[in-house]
Amino acid sequence: MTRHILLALAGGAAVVIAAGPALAVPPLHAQMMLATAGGPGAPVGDVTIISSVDGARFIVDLHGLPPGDHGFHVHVNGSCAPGPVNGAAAPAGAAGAHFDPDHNDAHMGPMGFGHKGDLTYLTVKADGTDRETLVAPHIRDTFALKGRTLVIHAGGDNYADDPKPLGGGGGRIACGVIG
Ligand SMILES: [Cu+2]
Repeated sequence: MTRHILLALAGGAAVVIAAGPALAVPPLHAQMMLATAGGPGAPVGDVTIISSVDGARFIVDLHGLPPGDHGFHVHVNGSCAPGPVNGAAAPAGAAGAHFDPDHNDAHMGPMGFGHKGDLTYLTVKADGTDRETLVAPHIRDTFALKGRTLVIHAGGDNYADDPKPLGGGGGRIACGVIG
């Protein structure tokens, strides 16, 4: 909890103490695991989500991933189990679709007004690690993310549904439930 204590001294006699508002939303966390046909696999790091005046901040600390760009989104369901994607069983398919509480039904990236779960894509270094902080300006209510999932895709993300749907990232390679 963050607390601001303001002490005002008037003439050395009166003392006024004002406690500022505490941050209402505690940080959220997701332990990320490889997504496999048999369910969650090896751990690949974690993501911490905090509220800020600029929107939700995603503090990414990952390892053991393929180098390059990877689509990164909040998906709606709180499960990383295999499940159907476009009619076929797929790793982390149970995570469901992109988090879209406003029913915009469009993939537009972190700055667009499409899925609220559209985040900045990850760029994994040659050594398989990615440590960065991403801001999602449209996510003002981080509590709404609790019990959902973070999903990392095999490919990058062009923040559009063309030429391929959902940024073109394809299959799901890692997943973590947000709690
Ligand atoms: Cu996704």
